[in-house]
Amino acid sequence: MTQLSRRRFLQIAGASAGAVAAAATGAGLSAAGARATSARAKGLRTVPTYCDICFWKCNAIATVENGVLWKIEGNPEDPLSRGRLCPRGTGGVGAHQDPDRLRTPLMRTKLRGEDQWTAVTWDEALGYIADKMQKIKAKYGPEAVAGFSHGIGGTFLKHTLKAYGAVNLAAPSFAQCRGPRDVGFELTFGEGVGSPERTDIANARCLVLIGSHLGENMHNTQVQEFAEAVGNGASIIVVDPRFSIAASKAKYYLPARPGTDLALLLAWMNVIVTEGLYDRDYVAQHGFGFDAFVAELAQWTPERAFPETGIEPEVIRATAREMALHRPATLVHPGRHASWYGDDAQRSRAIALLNALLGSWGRKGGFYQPASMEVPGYPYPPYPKSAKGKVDNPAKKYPFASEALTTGIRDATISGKPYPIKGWFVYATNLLQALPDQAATLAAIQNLDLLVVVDVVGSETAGWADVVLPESTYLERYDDLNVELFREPFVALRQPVVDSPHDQKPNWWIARELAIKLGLKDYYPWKTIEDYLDHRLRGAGLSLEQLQRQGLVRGAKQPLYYEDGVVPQFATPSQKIEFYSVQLKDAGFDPVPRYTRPDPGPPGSFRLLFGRSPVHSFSRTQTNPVLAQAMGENELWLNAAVAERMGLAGRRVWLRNQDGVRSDFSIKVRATEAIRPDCVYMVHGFGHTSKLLPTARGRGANDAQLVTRYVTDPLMGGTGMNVNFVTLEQEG
Ligand SMILES: Nc1nc2c(c(=O)[nH]1)N[C@H]1C(S)=C(S)[C@@H](COP(=O)(O)OP(=O)(O)OC[C@H]3O[C@@H](n4cnc5c(=O)[nH]c(N)nc54)[C@H](O)[C@@H]3O)O[C@H]1N2
Ligand SMILES: Nc1nc2c(c(=O)[nH]1)N[C@H]1C(S)=C(S)[C@@H](COP(=O)(O)OP(=O)(O)OC[C@H]3O[C@@H](n4cnc5c(=O)[nH]c(N)nc54)[C@H](O)[C@@H]3O)O[C@H]1N2
Ligand code: SF4
Ligand SMILES: [Mo]
Repeated sequence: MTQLSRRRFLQIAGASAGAVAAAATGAGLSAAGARATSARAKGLRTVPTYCDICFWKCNAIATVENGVLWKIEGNPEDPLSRGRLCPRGTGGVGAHQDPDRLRTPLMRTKLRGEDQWTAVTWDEALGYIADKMQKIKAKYGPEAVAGFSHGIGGTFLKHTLKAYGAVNLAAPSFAQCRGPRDVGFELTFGEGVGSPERTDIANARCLVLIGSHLGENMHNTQVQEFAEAVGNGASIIVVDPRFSIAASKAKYYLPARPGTDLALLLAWMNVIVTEGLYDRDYVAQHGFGFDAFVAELAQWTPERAFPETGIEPEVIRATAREMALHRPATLVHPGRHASWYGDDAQRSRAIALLNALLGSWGRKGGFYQPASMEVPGYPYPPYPKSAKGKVDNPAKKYPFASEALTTGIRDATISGKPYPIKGWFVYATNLLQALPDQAATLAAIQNLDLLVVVDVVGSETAGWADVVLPESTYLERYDDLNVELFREPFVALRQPVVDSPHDQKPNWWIARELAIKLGLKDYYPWKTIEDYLDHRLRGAGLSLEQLQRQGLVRGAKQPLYYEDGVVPQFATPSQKIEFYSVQLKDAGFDPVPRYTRPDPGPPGSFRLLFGRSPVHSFSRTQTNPVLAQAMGENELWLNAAVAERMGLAGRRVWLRNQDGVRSDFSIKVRATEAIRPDCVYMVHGFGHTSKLLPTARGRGANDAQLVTRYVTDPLMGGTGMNVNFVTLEQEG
């Protein structure tokens, strides 16, 4: 495997990445660093674990000196990180040292949202929660308690909730993130792309990135493979209204008008089909409904797409030919955060179809076949059955929703239909930052008899809770095993590296204690988490002791591509790749994706776009001292000519959206040629408003506050959030 130089990785990762590496082992932790200058220093110990600064779950090795966390590095045995963490993972030491951490369970003493708290014991907090849950169960049934969680840490709490009888459990990673993409691919190939995505970026000869801003989006393996592909001379094509880091590596950069990607995708497919450039054998062997698909495409000449996208017909032709030239090693990246405009499952389906034309699904340099280890689950008693069903998608309003909808649970909590929801258990998700329309989230919260938030810091959502439970960070706890579907199978352990500094507890302990208070002890046959983990591992012929030592165990390599012997299988109704979808047609949707022009927004306003910083994760790292040092607030990207005309370059502005909502805090204008004049861009997650986050509050502006509108995807309930517009008001 080609090893990537550190220089090249940092180059792709952007300038601020270097600062993190320096801060995490140098300035940010100079005291600890100075004390541990040599590996022979007394009391030095290394502990393998896996990262939780994002959900890529890279395997890491932490170094601890005399009980003090010094540094975290990639585990060289890890196929995900290949021994190198991203800047956020390196900065994970700051999660342990975060000054804004919750220290003890809190209960509110005044009205919700008034930030009046009293510290209580765990016994009091869990006793109160259990009592409230029993009252809700008696009055409304157990289905009236819903759970929101994000990430592997939610496993045990979900187990307790299911044992109690809860059925409404959702994560923002579906409706607010990758759901539309997964559904678009499921409708086409019968399978989603998974997480980690099954993208063979390293071997791609041509890589097409539509929005996916790799290098700012720091999902580790993808960024390393991207750097490798660039190093190997792959052709990079980037479509983005903003000149992203990925765009700076591109042979073709297409600054398409936001929201017009589907027109571009249709025109690309038109060129590839009319010029006979597609993979005929692959399409003939695996495709269903190709002729009907071709008939729909006929109108989508590059000339027709030009006025929509602003991309010259000749550029559309040249890029289509470039993709065809390198097929099947042309990967049109499926993206991840796909909930943009409300027609996202169809746009994602068009991306799937373009890949199908290029024959890249199942092929080297396209999409590989992932594999996982067989590690049996723990044998628990069956959960109680509910006669009521779930509330998030009543009468299958969104027929192709393949996971639960957070926003559907929220709607039901507001309306009380199809039945009332009276309790929310919120674990490791900041619903006020993650869901569109904060007013709706607050309206739902006002209908609750119980809101419990389990977090490491006092998030905006925690500010509205009845009970806030402080969790140990990932560096201080065990979690469930990571058994990933990936390029090669492996199983990995998260284990404590250091102790929790205050009265924080791990999720498994919280879940188990709560279950006991609820009279559900039978659902916890294990006494300690070590028993649980060892039991599971022994089912796979491994042991906890082995994982504690190594961090991970790799399984046998499996064939990755059709050419290696993977048997093509498509779990669609036709058992083929569906160029034309009868199931979509039968449900009243377009069997071949159809483009609709996006709303241009009020005159004089800018479309609000947002994305990632290489050194932060969502709204969860702004209080991390190491990462805050690398980037302390976000900036507003504004086209340089526009900024000059408005006299705003370098000034601070407030943003006001189409519904009159003004950002609580101002943001500094970054005047740049690197963005179209019709939109502005900022990194998501800043501009915290919670009073429980003193070090992050008021730093930069908060995009979530301005996302008052969204368009729901009619196929699967995803919330397209790139449909808000702002005007700028100079501060002072
Ligand atoms: N450092 C870091 N990395 C992360 C995360 C993190 O928090 N921090 N989060 C992870 C998660 S969960 C996700 S989902 C991913 C998200 O990362 P991606 O899936 O890469 O997210 P996108 O929404 O595609 O990224 C926004 C990009 O899309 C562009 N864009 C906006 N509108 C349009 C449009 O209409 N058309 C086109 N073509 N482009 C547009 C923006 O300018 C921006 O460059 O990142 C992951 N990686
Ligand atoms: N406006 C807007 N909305 C978005 C996005 C956007 O870019 N802009 N991105 C969307 C995407 S792609 C996604 S995936 C979602 C992400 O949505 P979320 O997963 O909800 O992301 P965060 O807002 O970072 O909230 C994570 C919460 O978990 C807490 N936390 C961190 N570590 C731990 C831990 O170890 N234990 C516990 N108990 N809590 C912990 C953090 O403090 C934080 O409050 O948001 C979506 N919503
Ligand atoms: S990509 Fe970075 S933050 Fe995410 S798990 Fe890997 S090292 Fe941690
Ligand atoms: Mo996401």
